[in-house]
Amino acid sequence: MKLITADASPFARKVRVVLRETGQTDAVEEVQVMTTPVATADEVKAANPLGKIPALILDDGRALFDSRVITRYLDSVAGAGLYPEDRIWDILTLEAMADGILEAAVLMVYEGRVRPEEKQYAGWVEAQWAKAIRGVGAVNDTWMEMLSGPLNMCQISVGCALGYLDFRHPDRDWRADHPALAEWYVTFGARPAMEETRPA
Ligand SMILES: N[C@@H](CCC(=O)N[C@@H](CS)C(=O)NCC(=O)O)C(=O)O
Repeated sequence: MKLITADASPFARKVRVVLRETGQTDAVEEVQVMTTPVATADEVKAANPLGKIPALILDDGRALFDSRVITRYLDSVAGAGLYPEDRIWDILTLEAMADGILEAAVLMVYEGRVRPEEKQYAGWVEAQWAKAIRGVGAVNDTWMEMLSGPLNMCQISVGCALGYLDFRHPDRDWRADHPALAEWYVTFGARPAMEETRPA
């Protein structure tokens, strides 16, 4: 299998962490691409008409996307139990929360890097940040219990979301009002799979 990926992509990082946590790195070749919403790489278009990464190309040529589909597929292949049935709706909701934090944080980056300066809208950027930090607050205030116990997919998703906030929005200081989550991330972020995939 081939994973169309980029080291800076937090959605691709979720998949790369799952590959490492479930012992499947040898089964998947990671193919690095450079792609943006206004300059989609050819390999990305070929794998995903929506022009987004990650995409996982299976050995029979079919491509899977988006990240949540790929992580669930890899979990199923490995029988890793990242989506335990008895908590499935909580797992999926918290996974969606983490992905929503990421979507807002990625859009903020695109606004600054992809949109021409004279068209950038600071109010829109702040509205995206408000979404992201509300999500962080909700995890800190009501979802911490889901982050303890055996490794599951919402832990990986939240970990990758926080890692991306550190990578692209360090000045926003998500830790300031979220001590429980900050403490959890000290340990989770030190997992070998997280260290190995940390964007530089
Ligand atoms: N919901 C998608 C989001 C993927 C996504 O937005 N990836 C970004 C890179 S981090 C991308 O490919 N952006 C290019 C674009 O939006 O055209 C997923 O979970 O895979």
